[in-house]
Amino acid sequence: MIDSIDALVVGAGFAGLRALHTLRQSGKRVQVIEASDDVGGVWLQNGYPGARCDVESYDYSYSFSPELEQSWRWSERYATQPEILRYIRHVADRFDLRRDIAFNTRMISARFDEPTSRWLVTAHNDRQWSARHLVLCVGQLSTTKSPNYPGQNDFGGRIIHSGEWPREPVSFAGQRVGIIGTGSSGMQMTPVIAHEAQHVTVFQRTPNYSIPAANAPVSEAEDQQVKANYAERRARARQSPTGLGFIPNRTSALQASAEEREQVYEAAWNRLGFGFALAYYDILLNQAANDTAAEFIRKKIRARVNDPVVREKLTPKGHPFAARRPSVDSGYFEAFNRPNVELADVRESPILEFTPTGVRTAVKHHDLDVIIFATGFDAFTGSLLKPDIIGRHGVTLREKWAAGPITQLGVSVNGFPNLLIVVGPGSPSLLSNVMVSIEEQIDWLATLLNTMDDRGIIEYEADAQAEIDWVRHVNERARETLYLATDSYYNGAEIAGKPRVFMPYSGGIRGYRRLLHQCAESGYAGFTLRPAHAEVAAK
Ligand code: N01
Repeated sequence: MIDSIDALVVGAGFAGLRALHTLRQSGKRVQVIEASDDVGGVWLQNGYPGARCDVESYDYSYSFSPELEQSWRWSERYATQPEILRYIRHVADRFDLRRDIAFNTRMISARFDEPTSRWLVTAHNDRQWSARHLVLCVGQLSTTKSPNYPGQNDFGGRIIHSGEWPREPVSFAGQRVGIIGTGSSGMQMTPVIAHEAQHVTVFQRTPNYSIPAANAPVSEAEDQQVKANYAERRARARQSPTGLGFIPNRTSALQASAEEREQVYEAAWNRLGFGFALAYYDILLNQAANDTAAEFIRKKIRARVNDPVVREKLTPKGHPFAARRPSVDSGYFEAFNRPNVELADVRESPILEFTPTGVRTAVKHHDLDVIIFATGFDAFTGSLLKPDIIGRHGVTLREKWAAGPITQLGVSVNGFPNLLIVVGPGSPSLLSNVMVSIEEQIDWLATLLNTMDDRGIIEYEADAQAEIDWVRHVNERARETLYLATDSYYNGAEIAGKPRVFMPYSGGIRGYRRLLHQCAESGYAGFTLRPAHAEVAAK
């Protein structure tokens, strides 16, 4: 039997739950399907030691319910993964979301049926739904990426990917642990595992910039102060470029004197986390300005590491600060001062093979019991391109995006009517506080669907020209920045053979929101809205 519903939402992470709640509130029959057995998305999968959010808890949470905001009590400035998961589960229960979520149900295909303007969605267990709207909330960092070394299958110990962390506790007591990868995941887990394991070897390819988290328990006074002014805090976040509430310093880093710069950087270093990148407005726009920030961070890293050789290897060079995603760490560099932590520089001495007892590099064999792949994800498009999503004329999304993702406003694709992608490529997504992006896009969708109902419209579709114009705009904005100066998962460099295009929108949340609102106010310029009898209703 095929269930007929208004909207099918794929994924029960932060985005999927918000979509379910919001569309349900506007009277839609909604079904969520989720491949896993619980809510949480990436926060369910990334349970590695030390996993925590590097956006402040009060900002990395839903804003749609003042009662929820007031009743939830965050314990730390930067919440741990277990606390975030508790929050997501609380939201699911509080708003009675689970009854419309089919767990252990993976979408394998979605086909747009042109005569009825509906999506026919099929799951791996053969369940099917016919939905007017398809809402993809599948995550930008949810398809893991693992290396493939000679001998990998012969390793006699355990291999775990950071993004597919087992639910049951993993004990490292007495274990020799190898961590491959030094992005946010590797940097977060290293100091925590080092406390428990007998020995940790960190295999580093590219040293990463990182700012200390300045994490702290949230005091009663701070909690009350935030809750008394929550609406203002949310408004500030929405009006800021990154959705984090930081307003960039309007001064150029190059106009400030060396002493002033030192003071500004020191203050940002001690408290702002990611906000460090906005200590001056041109840090991400101008190489010379960026050099001043990068040099400050290098100096700080050098001061945190005792061994001069290790210190130099850990110091990021050769790419601008924040052009690749920097980390916000809690004791990563200091971990290398411990006698049981070793750095293996695989750029200098590559991994040659896995053996039954460990990893052999060009210089030595590392005896290991556990190997952790903190090697990242097929970012932005990985999970969108796994299922067969088939639009008009039988064209798949994979075919449409063969040369890289193309969207109108980062949410919609020509040839794929009634399909919304939440925090996907072409939107601020991973360059923003994704919570703000998620809520903006879902509210925009809810308004669109209400407008469609009011006007007897059954189909919305991005215009082909609008899509071309949007991708051009995304590229223009990226060219104003330093993002293109290096390889990163922002531009597809993390996977060999992936199209090399810059995927997120770097124009900022504030400007992006304005464009979404203008689009709605104009009657959805850049989209074609079609009524039941197929004649074009509005442009
Ligand atoms: O993954 P990454 P991540 N041999 O892609 C290395 C979010 N996040 O899981 O740079 C050796 O950043 C690779 O080296 P290189 C956040 O957005 C958020 O750490 O390719 N090394 C790199 O060092 C983050 O940016 C939180 O040279 C190999 C690392 O693996 C994103 O998730 C917490 C290799 C991968 O780094 C991804 O972070 C954690 C190989 N074969 C993560 N292949 C929050 O706090 C790859 N590497 C919210």
